[in-house]
Amino acid sequence: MNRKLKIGITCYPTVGGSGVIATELGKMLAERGHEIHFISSSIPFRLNKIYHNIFYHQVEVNQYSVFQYAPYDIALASKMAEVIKRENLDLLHVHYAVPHAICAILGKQMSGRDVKIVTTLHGTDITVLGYDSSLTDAIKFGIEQSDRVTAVSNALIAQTYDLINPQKKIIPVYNFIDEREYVKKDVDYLKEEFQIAEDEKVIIHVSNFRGVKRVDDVVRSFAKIAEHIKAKLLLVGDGPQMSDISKLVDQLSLKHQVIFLGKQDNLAELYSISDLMLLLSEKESFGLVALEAMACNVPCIGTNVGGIPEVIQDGVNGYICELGDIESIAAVALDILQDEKLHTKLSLQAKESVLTSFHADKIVSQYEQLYFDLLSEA
Ligand code: GMT
Repeated sequence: MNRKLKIGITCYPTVGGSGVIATELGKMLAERGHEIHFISSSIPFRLNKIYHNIFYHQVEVNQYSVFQYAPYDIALASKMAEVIKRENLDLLHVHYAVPHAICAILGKQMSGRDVKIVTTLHGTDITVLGYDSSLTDAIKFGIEQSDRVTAVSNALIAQTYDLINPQKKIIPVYNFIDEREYVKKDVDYLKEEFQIAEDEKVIIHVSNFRGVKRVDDVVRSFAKIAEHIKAKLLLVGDGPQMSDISKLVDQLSLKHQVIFLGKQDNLAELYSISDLMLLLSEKESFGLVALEAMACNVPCIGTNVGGIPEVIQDGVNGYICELGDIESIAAVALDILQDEKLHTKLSLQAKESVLTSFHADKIVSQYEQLYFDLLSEA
């Protein structure tokens, strides 16, 4: 019988798909009896209840006047070494090659223990940092020195070999969501509260409003859709593009049709009042928000970019359009929103895909098996 493991997890703990996946994975591994030690700069935001077998170790970085920059990476490596030794960890599972894999390698050396290192690539570490020549060698080192490396889509694996060319096998392990939380909920009263009329369709977009998310394309597509049907756009999240987006909404005279919600926690409720999600990014290794929406029976239109087509299957559980092709995006959205039969078919198929290809139990078992295989190697 497989034994219970002691696992250290490091991620960026604030809002973001990689932090969400790392935290949900930790919670689900704890439910399977493993002992989990989160090592990060602040408590992961989804760690919102007490588990007897989940522990949190805060990385504290002191600012000294001699340093121009606070030495976070060194502080993290030291904390990892301390936790490896004190808690007798079997392995560290870090999310992001830079800096986390490199900190794990250093932390392991400092501890003098034979702890194993598993690194998961989430995207930005490769698709953005991979273009920064000052970091490519560091990313390559982090990948090659990890005992196992996974990536959240096949597209991300291909891109990693293209940009970084590591001499290391990278294993695809898709993202997942907690199906107990992401279900369609009976919250129609919310529509009334948001002053959304019965005959209005609701389109949703959720992101961190960085340039790569192309929120302007979402607004422009919505403007075209709203020329033909009564509709509202829910914009959820916040980030660097927010003020440009709010100006664009004013320019297009959409102020009364676009609802800015800022950062939100109860996304299942917002998906539950939505008819369609738009994810029109120019870079996206997976697109966790699409999976969340699909679990709540919301079909998605996504761009033909990165891992999005591995989540949204064109014509099966949603539609794929070319990046920036506003005309086609609006036309496809109108087809879905005006054809009830098509909408129902896509909604059911979206849910089905989540339950078959991305089921949490299945994905968590893949990680668990990977840990056992690694630890059973001599
Ligand atoms: O998309 C972001 O800007 C956040 C980033 C993160 O670090 O959380 O998301 C990346 O990881 C997510 C979880 O694996 C993926 O679902 C996102 O597609 C990926 N983002 C990009 O590739 C741009």
